[in-house]
Amino acid sequence: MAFELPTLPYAKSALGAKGMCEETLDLHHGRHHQAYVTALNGFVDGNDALKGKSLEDIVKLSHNKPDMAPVFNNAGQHWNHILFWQCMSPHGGGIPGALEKKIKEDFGDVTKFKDAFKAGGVGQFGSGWVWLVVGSDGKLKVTRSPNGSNPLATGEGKALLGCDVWEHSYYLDFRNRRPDYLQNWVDKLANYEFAEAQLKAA
Ligand code: MN3
Repeated sequence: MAFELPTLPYAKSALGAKGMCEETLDLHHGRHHQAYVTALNGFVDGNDALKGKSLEDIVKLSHNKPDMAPVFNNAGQHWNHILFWQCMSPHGGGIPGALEKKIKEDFGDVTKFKDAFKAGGVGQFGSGWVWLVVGSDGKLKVTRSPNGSNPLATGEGKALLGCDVWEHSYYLDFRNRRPDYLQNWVDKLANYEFAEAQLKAA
């Protein structure tokens, strides 16, 4: 079955008060994410080795294979964006107790976590992603990845939160100010309830 664009878990106008306007979501979900899905389906159609494989399998099997880079880029971006929409909420910003306790254990305090996440996103030169992951050692850490890569591909851990730092994610709302986008994202948009559920399921 062909891969499909998931429905957003909120209205396109729902994040406006949190710093991500309807036009951003309209273009980002309806055009950018859709383009990755369309391209990925085209690659799967033309390659019997990919038919019937899950998205996760395609991400892993195409990682670090130069001849499969276009497949990886689009499969990775489909996986990343499915997660990204869930990582934001119209009620975002509040950190539930169990996750807050874990953040304090592994980062020292919430501000240090937010600073690390922001630095990860600012430090990603060009397009990419910043992640909060739980590693195989059970510790939370911040990682970053270029373009369509992600912690599923690299094996760096299970993603609890992922933030898109491609310019298409913030240029309408924050112009060139990626640090302001990231600060707003961790303060107001991030769905920490989702992150805590991901952590509990890890
Ligand atoms: Mn994007």
